[in-house]
Amino acid sequence: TDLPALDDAIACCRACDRLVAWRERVAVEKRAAYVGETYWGRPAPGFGPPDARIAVLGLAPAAHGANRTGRVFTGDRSGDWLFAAMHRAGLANQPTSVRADDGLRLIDARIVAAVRCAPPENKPTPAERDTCQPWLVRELALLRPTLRVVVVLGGFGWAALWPSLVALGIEIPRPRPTFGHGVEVDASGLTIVGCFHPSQQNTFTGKLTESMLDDIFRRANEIVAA
Ligand code: DU
Ligand code: SF4
Repeated sequence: TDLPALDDAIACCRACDRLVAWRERVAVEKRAAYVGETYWGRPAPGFGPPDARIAVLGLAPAAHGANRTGRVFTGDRSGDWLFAAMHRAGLANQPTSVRADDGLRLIDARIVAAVRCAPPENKPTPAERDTCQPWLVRELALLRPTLRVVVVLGGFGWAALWPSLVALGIEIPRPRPTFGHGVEVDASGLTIVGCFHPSQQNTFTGKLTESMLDDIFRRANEIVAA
């Protein structure tokens, strides 16, 4: 199987009752600003070239972001921050990502998520995280030949990544490293880099600044170039 086939399979998944109900309900009820749009209302597959050396691991689609547009981080405030930073780092051909047909291309980077369906309050349960994990494992397995760096956005993705690496037969440090911004861990030649999630919770409060985000992608580029 290849990445496009995996993307198709992910987009058809209905394994989590609660999330299927939520993603579809949001797609019908919509946000006032988007009433004229047809929401995606399905799982969001990864986005970016299949031979990327950098993976960016998020939490889950936003209800009116990827659950609306069908592309990870596209059409929400977190994405505004993320794609602008990736563009500054040379990892995206444009700084914005508002619609799935806006011409965005990622360069040497693929964005994936720990959970592929929009969860109520952006909070998947541990059971939902575990149910979705095989998709992440399969995606990382397909990226593995070229993958050098995984930038992990937030503690939820961090928690999801380690068992996924173990499932791939990748040796990880014990005890499992604690999440933090700029934390860097070597796992059998893969470098895992922690980064605060560019959600409004972090960007509004100044916990995550543009220059902090730039530092992370600069470091990822450095590792890839080494
Ligand atoms: O504030 P917001 O951009 O609407 O994002 C809501 C929430 O979802 C935030 O915690 C980030 C997360 N998120 C994500 O992990 N992946 C995405 O593609 C979009 C949003
Ligand atoms: Fe399937 Fe993942 Fe969505 Fe659950 S969260 S329904 S496992 S794609």
